[in-house]
Amino acid sequence: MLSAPVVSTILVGVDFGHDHFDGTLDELGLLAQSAGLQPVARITCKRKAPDSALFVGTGKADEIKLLAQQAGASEVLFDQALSPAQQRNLERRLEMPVNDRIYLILKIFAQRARSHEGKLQVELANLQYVSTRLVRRWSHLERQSGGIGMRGGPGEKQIELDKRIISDAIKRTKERLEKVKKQRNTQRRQRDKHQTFKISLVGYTNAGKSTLFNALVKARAYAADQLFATLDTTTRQLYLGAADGGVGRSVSLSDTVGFIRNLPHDLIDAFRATLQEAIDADLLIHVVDAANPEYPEQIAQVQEVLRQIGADKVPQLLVFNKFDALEMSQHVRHLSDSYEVDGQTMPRIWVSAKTGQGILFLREHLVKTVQEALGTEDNTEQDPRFATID
Ligand SMILES: Nc1nc2c(ncn2[C@@H]2O[C@H](COP(=O)(O)OP(=O)(O)OP(=O)(O)O)[C@@H](O)[C@H]2O)c(=O)[nH]1
Ligand SMILES: [Mg+2]
Repeated sequence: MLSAPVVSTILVGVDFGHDHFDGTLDELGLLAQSAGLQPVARITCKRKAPDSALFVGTGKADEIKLLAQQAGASEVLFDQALSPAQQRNLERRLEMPVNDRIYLILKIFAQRARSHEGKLQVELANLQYVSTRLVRRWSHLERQSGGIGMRGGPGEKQIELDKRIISDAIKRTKERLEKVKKQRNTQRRQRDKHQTFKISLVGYTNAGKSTLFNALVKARAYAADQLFATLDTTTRQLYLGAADGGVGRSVSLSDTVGFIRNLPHDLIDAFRATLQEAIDADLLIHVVDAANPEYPEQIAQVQEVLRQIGADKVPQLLVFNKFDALEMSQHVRHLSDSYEVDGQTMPRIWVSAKTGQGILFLREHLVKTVQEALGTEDNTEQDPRFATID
């Protein structure tokens, strides 16, 4: 079987002076690769404000076109969100498809979704994205057919038809999601009946959540050097045995979808049900890729998403992962210390989910945290949330 030809793409970043501007475009490059595209050139520029028609100036647009031709790129990707009009104008000027970061994220989610619920959530986010782009995409048809002041040309009819089809589809998808959500709630209520102490792994995409999940519960969640390897929430029992300083108890541990800066709002909304696990947790293990120099920014982005989904009040344990990949100079003296996030001091544990370093220590810490949270340090057996494994 012939595999599809790889699409070469050129990456564009525009610096408007915001502190989260990524001058390296590394993350956009990773996103492109995760979506199956091949970045072949990068270009950045500075502007005070986006040009309303083209996002960049005409000179820069022509420069991008030239660079794309030289590098053999057949598609352009912007790190910033483009308005539908800017996207359309750029496509005309550059004579090739132009997309943005939000489109990429949606594309990756669409490729990865496996569960029924995940697929429905991505479908809804896609439909919502498309519905906002519809009107202007068709506006040239409108002009061609009707002329100024005239209504009812084929372009407009087409828009009306498409709008109706899409809004019907959005309604149907929402109803189907609602049904799945009810089933999920029933499952959760059943779990709650057993009153298990709930822990959720959250963190920036690629931080190592699934690898840590596997190291802790010896399950086999999909871990890969891709952004958004995980889309569905997986929950397993985590046994905290006598070896961890506990008395043979189990808690529930959930692996969740990764966060990323400027996560499209439609996606956050669509994934709210999946992220419900995080909202309902008794403890969040916030996994951080300590080997990534961007980690402070990534921590801030995760906190932002947690705020948006209403999970910012859940106690957090920071786990600084990829200890094995740190430079010697970055090595710490103690695997357990604290770290300040938004003026709040949080406990921190250093681990390597890959080599297993610090995992035992993390388990011990979890036993302590769980016991303290339940206020039953001396006798955990009395609290039903610390259920015994039979
Ligand atoms: N060197 C090193 N690499 C690690 C460690 N933990 C995870 N990785 C690697 O980091 C990459 C991402 O790991 P995942 O566990 O898939 O990360 P994730 O946070 O679940 O990512 P998403 O599901 O995409 O959000 C993989 O290539 C892992 O092998 C670690 O302790 N050290
Ligand atoms: Mg994962």
